[in-house]
Amino acid sequence: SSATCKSWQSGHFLAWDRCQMLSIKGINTTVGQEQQASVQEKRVLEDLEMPLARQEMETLFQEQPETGNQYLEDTLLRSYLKTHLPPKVLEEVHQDLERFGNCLLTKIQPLSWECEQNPPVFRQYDAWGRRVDHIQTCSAWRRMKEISAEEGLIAEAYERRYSNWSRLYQAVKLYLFSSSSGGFNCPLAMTDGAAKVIESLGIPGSLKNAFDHLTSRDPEKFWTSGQWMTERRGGSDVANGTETVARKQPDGTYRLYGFKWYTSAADSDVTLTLARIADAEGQCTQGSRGLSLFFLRVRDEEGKLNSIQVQRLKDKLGTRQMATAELWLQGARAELISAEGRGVAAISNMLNITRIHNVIGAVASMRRMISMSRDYACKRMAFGKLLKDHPLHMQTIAWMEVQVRGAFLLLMEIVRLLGLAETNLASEQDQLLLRLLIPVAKLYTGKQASAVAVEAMESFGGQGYMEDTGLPVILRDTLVLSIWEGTTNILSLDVLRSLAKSQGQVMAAFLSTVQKKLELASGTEGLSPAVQRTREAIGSLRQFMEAAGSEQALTMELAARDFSYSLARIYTG
Ligand code: UCC
Repeated sequence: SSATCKSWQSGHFLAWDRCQMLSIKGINTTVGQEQQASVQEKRVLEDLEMPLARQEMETLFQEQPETGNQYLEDTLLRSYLKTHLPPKVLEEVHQDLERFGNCLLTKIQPLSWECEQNPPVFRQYDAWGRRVDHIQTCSAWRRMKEISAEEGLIAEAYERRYSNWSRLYQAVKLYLFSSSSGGFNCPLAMTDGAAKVIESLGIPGSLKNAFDHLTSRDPEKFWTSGQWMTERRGGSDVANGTETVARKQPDGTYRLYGFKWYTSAADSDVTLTLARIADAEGQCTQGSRGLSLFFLRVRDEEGKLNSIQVQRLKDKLGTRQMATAELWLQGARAELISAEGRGVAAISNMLNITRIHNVIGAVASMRRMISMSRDYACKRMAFGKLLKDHPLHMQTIAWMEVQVRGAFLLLMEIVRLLGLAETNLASEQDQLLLRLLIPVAKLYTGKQASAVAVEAMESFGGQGYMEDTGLPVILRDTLVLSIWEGTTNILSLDVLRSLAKSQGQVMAAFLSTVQKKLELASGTEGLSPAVQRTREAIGSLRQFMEAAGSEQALTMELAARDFSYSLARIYTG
């Protein structure tokens, strides 16, 4: 091997020789071999010191892509806020976001990497054979929870300091936090959803304490929530897949028995879940009408599980920072919080919020990947010039940039409407539009984010594929966005549900809003090709709807995905 090393003297072969050196040092060598080994080792070490070899290694090193203060660098976000927020609100929000942007860079991003490096560990038994079912999370993950409270990442939306703009402001903070959160955006989504459900129930006395915890800014007091919907028969067909049974207790509470197959952020403090109430004979109503919504504490004051056993943690492709568990409910004490049999309708308030969080996650992932790709293009030389000076490369980045800008504006539109709805300022048209746009945006941006993340990864060449660049982590975590919280097809069917339930009113609201926006845009000459394209798209959509009106339901179902994509593209346009 030393002969090879001498004649080639290349970094590549040196690396190979280093491996040889390690194996020479291994325990399987005989005495004679040891002598020979020390001579060889000496030669290898000499070779390693050769400047030429070093130089050749060094040409492999690239400058690392970096992002600065994400808020300050996001010109679209800043211009959106400037255009829409009242000046007084803008002033306060701007200061906070600039500070938060710095905090993300200096404190939160390193924690995020720590979360990735130290995924949760499940310990089922203690040393003495006692069942403990302990999910051990890392200190960085626990710090994320404190930061979420301190920054008011949930509280902001419920305090309504800025009236209808509070929701948008919260969404912007979550958007900045999302890709540095080490997966903590997931429990935040469900916490927000749980707070929303409780608020929509009028914050009943029995849930006041929970609501205060979920919306607290005090890290000592802040609780996170889970959303246990998926059982072993699946997560989409909740109406037929839910087997969990609720038995009423003499004190009016219930005990739940069942198996929750996919519970995200299983270290949460509380959860909302669905179950079927058993009657005196132990019989349950099947289907959607048999489902009711329950609230439960996962552990008691001493940290003991509420008659719950953890079967195992899931071995997932991504979101590995977050503990997703299989849980046996063995009489978990719970409180019924919906009307009996109205569980799905009640939990859809939560779903609509977690789906918006999904959109936030999608836009944030795209923005992060593109920001790094852009920075890299200003540093990386290939074929004698920087990547940014290669038109084809820049065309690809521009395509990604257009995707993220459109998705961002769609997200802002949704949280603007949600803010209006939550402060009783939304018109009927706004509410209809919001109902339609949530599934449309969730299904579209989930897919978009996956495509953009893959494209952005490619823009780094082989480096994008390297684990320790952190880029594959973002990709893995992005891929779940089209799966959880309703897959693309399930959400396309939800779009149809919103049409059917409103007897077409959601579409009327959509078309008239788009029409108004187009009229405004027609006043700007530079926008006329875009206005023209959008008008044509609306024409095709109308034609399709007229033709589909006389067709069977199957036609509409088969078209649901394309139809939803068209709505997303038109509105985004
Ligand atoms: O839990 C999961 C993982 C948690 C991790 C979350 C982290 C997110 C982090 C993001 C940050 C990056 S995954 C669980 C995933 N599963 C789902 O999302 C469920 C998917 N399946 C569906 O959405 C289905 O379409 C179902 C469950 C809604 C279908 O149920 P039904 O019972 O067959 O549906 P129905 O009968 O059509 O609807 C029952 C009622 C109706 O109201 P009424 O009775 O008044 O007519 C519907 O209008 O519920 C109403 N409803 C809705 N209302 C149904 N969906 C909605 C909705 N989206 N908005 C308003």
